[in-house]
Amino acid sequence: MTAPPATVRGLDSAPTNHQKLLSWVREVAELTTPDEVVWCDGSPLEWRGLTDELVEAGTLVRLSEERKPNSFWARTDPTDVARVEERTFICSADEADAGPTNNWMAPDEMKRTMTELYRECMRGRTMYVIPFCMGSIEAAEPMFGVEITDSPYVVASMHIMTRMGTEVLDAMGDDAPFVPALHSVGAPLADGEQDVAWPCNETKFISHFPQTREIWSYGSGYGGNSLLGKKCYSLRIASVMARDEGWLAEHMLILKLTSPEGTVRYVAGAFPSACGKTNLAMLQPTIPGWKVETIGDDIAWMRFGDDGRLYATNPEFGLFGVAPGTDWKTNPNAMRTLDVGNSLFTNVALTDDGDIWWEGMGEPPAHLTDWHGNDWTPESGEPSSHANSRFCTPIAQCPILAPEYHDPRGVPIDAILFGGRRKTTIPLVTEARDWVHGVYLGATLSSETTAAAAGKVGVVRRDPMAMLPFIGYNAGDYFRHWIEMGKGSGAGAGDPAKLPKIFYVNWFRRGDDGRFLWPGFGENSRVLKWVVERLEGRGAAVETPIGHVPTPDALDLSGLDIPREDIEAALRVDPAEWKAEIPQVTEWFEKFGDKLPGVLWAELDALKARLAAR
Ligand code: GTP
Ligand code: SPV
Ligand code: MN
Repeated sequence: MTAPPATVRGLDSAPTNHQKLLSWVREVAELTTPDEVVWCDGSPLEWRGLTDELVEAGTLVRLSEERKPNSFWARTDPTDVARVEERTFICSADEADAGPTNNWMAPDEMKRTMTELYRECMRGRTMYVIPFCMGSIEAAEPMFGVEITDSPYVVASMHIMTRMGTEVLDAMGDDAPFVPALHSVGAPLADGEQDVAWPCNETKFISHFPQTREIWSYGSGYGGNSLLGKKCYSLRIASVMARDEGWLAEHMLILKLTSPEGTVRYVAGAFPSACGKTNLAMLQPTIPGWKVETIGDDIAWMRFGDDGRLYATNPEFGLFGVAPGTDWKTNPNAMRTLDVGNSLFTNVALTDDGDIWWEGMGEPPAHLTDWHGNDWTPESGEPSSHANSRFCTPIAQCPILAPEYHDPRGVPIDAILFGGRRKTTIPLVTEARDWVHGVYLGATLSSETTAAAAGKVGVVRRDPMAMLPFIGYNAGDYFRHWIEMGKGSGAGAGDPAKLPKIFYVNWFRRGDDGRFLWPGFGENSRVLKWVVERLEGRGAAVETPIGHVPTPDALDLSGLDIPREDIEAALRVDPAEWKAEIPQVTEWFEKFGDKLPGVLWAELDALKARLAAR
């Protein structure tokens, strides 16, 4: 072992007197031995320097100034393209607190293991210190974090995705609490060694220490593995804070919906990764007079207000959206957002005139450079872009951003949608009978796996509240917390009479020939309209064993040219299909043993009884 250098450049020029922060930064620098420490200020000049450096290193290619100003194309190592759930750990002191759905390792053991990985891991690199804030700096209790990383790509991405830099460091003062979030790509450089365009390590750990509210990430430079303000802080760590303090940290979009009469409703929606949150959040309604404005597309923090209603804020500052499928037809507001520029595109294809392209964007050009950096033509037979390729863009550029986005108090939620990607069984929309039934629907939510996480795609799994990979504690306790939140007593309590109504949606049901039964995207406004009608005690529905489902006639289908049979099939509740779900739900609930709230077993029993009566 070589002794750490007595001084690391930049270590003694810290622009803060926050002793806890200073000593943590020193400790990490001494462990990881970077060449230099840089305190990030979040300025446009810093962005310029970082992106220039990344272009020089071959990590980024600058796009055409005419087409995508101040924007860049990035390609990752082909093995580092998605979240790694297998390597994601909840290191609670007690294994039972991680529960049956998380990977667990004892905190001491994980820290010992990772300390050895971190030792000298930043050799030859710059260590960046990124003070950031999830949510408004003006919030009653701003949610600070500090990420240390050796990846300039991560710093550039954090510029877009979070409020960060000098204004945050100043707001932290000398003693504000913060979540320390340590990240390294795990690729030290020997003296004179040439770097690769996308450094990373085969060994990966994405570790969370819920008791001490710390995050340690190693080996990956990608998305949710490395932008630690996002899933690691705002969901896994925040969900633990929320449990303790009586609020909710959820994998949800937030949208503002205005009816032709001018009535405003706020809707939150939890769909698993790559199942339509960004698209719904930016929806352009196809029914006349309706308006959607965006508040958030991935994460919602929800607390009861003094009026007893549940208020939601979006803690993020940017959009990290799935690229393939995004187009002027499906999501014109995302396309407008991207055209403003100032964006990073990762693992999409590059056009010959310096723009980006991906599958779903109309006719492919005759020639592209694909996400591997190879020549690509429509005859290539492989997609040009990775299925989990992403755009990273400032939310402020979204042309339909609701002004309420900036309000630290958030917006009062009228309806919560749970949704998944299921070819069969799940109707287009179902209204829960009440809060507990809604929690049951969320707790049993199922979806086909997607490319957003490493592993097999298209496998049906339970993904409770779309939070399976993001609950920072025992999922049984998490269900209990949801039930408790509906009761109107205890920490952070609201008014049970003013709870949002819960709905279950599925945009992805298919016909026998594999086609989508429902056109989705902007047409989902028709489902939102029915949801609003239900909130207002209008809107026809049939009571089925699984909840209230609209009849085809209850949906506004004016101007929609699809066969009546498809609508009927999209809405169908098939008792045989539902009976087939019961053993799977039973097996799922059994995982949680005593931790599963009894009321959820009761919901399952009631469902069984209703199905048996059919
Ligand atoms: P994460 O960012 O991974 O959390 O994903 P997300 O939930 O925001 O999903 P997103 O909106 O990016 O959509 C994922 C994929 O589903 C994209 O390829 C979309 O084009 C597609 N998609 C979204 N909404 C619909 C829909 O209503 N119908 C159909 N058929 N596809 C959709
Ligand atoms: C998701 O997988 O749900 C995402 C992308 O939003 S990531 O930031 O990689 O988690
Ligand atoms: Mn997500």
